[in-house]
Amino acid sequence: MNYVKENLWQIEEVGFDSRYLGKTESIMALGNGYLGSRSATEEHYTTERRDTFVAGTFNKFAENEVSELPNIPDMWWMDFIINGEIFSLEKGITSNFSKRLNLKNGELIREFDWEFATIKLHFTFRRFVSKARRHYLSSFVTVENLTDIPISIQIRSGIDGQVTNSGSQHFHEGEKGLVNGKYIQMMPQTNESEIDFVFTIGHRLNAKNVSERIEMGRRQIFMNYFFDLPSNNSATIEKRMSVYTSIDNDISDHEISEIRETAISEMEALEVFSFEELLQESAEKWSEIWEKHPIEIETENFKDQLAIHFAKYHLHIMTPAHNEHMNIGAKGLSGEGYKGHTFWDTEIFMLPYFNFTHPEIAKSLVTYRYLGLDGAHKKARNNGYEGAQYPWEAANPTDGEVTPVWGAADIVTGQSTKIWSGFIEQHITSDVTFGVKQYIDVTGDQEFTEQKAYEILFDTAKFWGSRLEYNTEKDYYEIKDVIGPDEYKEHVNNNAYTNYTAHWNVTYALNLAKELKEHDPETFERLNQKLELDNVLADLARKVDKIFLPQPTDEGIIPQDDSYLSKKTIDLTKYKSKDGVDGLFHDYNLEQVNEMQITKQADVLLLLYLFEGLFPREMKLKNFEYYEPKTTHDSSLSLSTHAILSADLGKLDESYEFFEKACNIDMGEYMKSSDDGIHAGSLGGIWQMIVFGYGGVRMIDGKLRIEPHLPKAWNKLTYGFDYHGESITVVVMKEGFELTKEDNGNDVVFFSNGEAYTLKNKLSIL
Ligand code: IFM
Repeated sequence: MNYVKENLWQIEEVGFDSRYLGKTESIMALGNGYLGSRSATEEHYTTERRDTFVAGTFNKFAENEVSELPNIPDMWWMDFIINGEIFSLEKGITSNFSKRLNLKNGELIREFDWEFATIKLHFTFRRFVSKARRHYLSSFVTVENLTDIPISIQIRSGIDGQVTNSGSQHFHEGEKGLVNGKYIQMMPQTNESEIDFVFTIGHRLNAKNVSERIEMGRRQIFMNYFFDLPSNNSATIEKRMSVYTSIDNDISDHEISEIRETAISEMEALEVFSFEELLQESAEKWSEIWEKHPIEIETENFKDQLAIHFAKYHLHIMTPAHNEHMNIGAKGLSGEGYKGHTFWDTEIFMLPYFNFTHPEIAKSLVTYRYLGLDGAHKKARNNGYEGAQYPWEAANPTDGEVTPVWGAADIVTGQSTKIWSGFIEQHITSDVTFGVKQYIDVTGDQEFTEQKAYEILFDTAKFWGSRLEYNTEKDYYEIKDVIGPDEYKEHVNNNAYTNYTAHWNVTYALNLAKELKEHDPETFERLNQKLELDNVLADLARKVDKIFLPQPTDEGIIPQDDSYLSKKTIDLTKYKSKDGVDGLFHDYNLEQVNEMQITKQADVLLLLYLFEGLFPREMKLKNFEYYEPKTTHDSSLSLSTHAILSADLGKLDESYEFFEKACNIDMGEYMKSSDDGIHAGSLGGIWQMIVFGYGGVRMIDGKLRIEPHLPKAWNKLTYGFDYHGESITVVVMKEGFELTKEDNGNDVVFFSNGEAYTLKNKLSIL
């Protein structure tokens, strides 16, 4: 990738290499939260992954598959047949190639010169997905004849429904045809969830003596345009596209004929606007995002600033803020990886960004979990538990568990590896509670707290109550046979992260019950009726002090689980320095890795970071030094936690190394990193490293703490956040920090290095 120091808003690929299409398709993906699209080229390549997804449109292709986001028919597609030759960058000579994404306005530009036999053309492709009109997307192509002879051009452009999810075709073909002699439409339906889609396209050509012809093929409808491009002349084609579905919540009539009409009316209404005007309208929506709590880093390392623009851009194009029945996929809407499913990545890695900067979006994300209570009940019941057990992977909120059962090949047995996470990676339940608790603490949203949050907090505690197992010999309650955040340890007992967070979940529910009984008995009684809280709470009160919390060894190390510390260690240098992940699995299978002290991602260290008030500094330091060398960081969720924890521990140089590596997960030079899609959690991690790590913000026991510490490479950091409806800006300098907020709101109380402060309007702490 190429990054230009003067441009803090652009990522660029210079020079074309079809082996690495996946990288830019993902990291230059376009979207608006309603839909997301990889930036696959207009023309086809065998190495491409041509995916576009509409959030929440899950479908199960076959009975034995789990539901996934279907890859919708491709509308970006255009073939250029030049002097009878199909244009491809794999032929002829390409020069001055640049593909670049403007993060500020969401415009993608690709341009180059292409020579083949007597042909020499300059191509410019521009496109955007509108941030202002969720259904609308558009591309604009200019072809310039650089020779002194005319060149014959045929353009084939339309809707291609032959795309699949790596072979799984999710759609019945449906009707297709020309409307009003001008627009082409295709109306496929998902085969199981029966969601209707309406795709509409209109073309505008600026060329002389064009003849045109419509064509249809199997699952395809397209226009053919033929014209001669005179020497030193140019022609343009604008493609105007829209997608609607029968689950859209911004249209009232979901009859297919009505949706078709809505789409056509929109196209007609937009005829008066140019590509440029519609792009500008979209850019204005983007500015609202950039104007809200901008982060500015004063540093020579301009990529740090670019990284936060990159992260925020992607966080917004992947988040379905328009619909609380939808959530963020672990790959956003930028790839087939993880099937569009939602993981704990949302609550622990992405939600904090929204909690602190866009509370209305955060509310939608936590509401999704409230709507998911039925799915969580289903999962608990199926496993013989009570209360709400959240699914490891979630699609529609009420679906319950959707984790696939079989995964990658085992290099020793040659069989598929079983994915146990859907069965035994259970910390997700307290992670959801953690996210919800952070949402209410940061926003002070009383209505959500009373109507929804309390129920989640109690119902998850109820699950843990039924999940705990009594160990008669040791006289404690334990949690056996789980996977913790470190997914390289399967079927372990008493994973520290799982036990501590379950204990926290239960304790929190007990304290809340006490408080409600005293101050809001009506609310308590309502929930008591619904969840039979009296019995549940009595049971939890009996168990809570006997929940086993793994204690530090004499050396101060908290055992990751009952058996971790007795396992053998190996030298991990070779695997830690590799570009890609999974190098370890070229040498060992999961069963073998299970028997070694190798940690995939922050586990005990994540606990120390999230529950920082619980553990003394010295203990954190010892555990950091013990676990980090054993961690391969094979999950993209790992580095940001290490960066923040090491910053907390004053290891700022080390922290900054983690920071830079974390920023490079997608943006860096490793060209295969993002083939399956962007790493959504790591992007939330970039914001957390800056605001929580270096900006020092944290919620501890419901209280706001701000203790910044800048890395050496930064002279100044400016960031902002919302807190209980107040908008706060923090400027961190080497010598201290300064906070401001409008002085007509409420005072904000926070603490810093053990001192309590009240921010009225402006405060300097030097
Ligand atoms: O949720 C993560 C998990 O922690 C590690 N494997 C990938 C998942 C999705 O990002």
